[in-house]
Amino acid sequence: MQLLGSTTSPFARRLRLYLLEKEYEFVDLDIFSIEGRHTLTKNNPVQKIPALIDDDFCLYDSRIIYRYLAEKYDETKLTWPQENLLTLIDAANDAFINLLLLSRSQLDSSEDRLFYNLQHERIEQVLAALEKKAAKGEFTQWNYPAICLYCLLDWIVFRELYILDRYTNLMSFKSAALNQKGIKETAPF
Ligand SMILES: N[C@@H](CCC(=O)N[C@@H](CS)C(=O)NCC(=O)O)C(=O)O
Repeated sequence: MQLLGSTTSPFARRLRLYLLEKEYEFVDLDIFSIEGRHTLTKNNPVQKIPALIDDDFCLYDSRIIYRYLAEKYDETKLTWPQENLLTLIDAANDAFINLLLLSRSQLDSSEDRLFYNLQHERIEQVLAALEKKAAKGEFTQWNYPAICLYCLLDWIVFRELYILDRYTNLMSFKSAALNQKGIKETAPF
């Protein structure tokens, strides 16, 4: 089994943490280089990481990969409230990736434009919702949604995309998670 990803991708990191004690190969790609793009496109026409190759079959999208792995390893399915947590985390992650790609395209996302405003608004709404959920103790167990939240928060800090300080429950969650297995080994660089 091979996981196509990169050392910086928060979507790949969640699966690297989930797969920590499983047998698999991590393929570190630079998806914007000619070679990395070729390997990626050959396996995943969506051209995003992560992708999981198991025998001749390639799965696209971290959410689907997680479902596939959870079934393969006979683990209990995520509950509907946990699925909702993933939707919140993914929505913030996608919006931050959009902002990063805009900045790499030399576009100023602080301008008053519909697409930019939607990303900023979504980020505010979702971070506030996640902060409330963290305050209610919904991330106290180190399970898959908690792994995904940690990867998002750590990546936001790594990319210097947002000051998270006012989200005190999210920051406490992040500090507490530092002791979890694999956090240091999978840190973005
Ligand atoms: N919904 C996808 C999102 C994956 C994603 O956005 N990956 C980023 C890297 S972290 C990517 O490949 N971006 C390239 C692009 O948008 O062209 C998932 O959960 O796997």
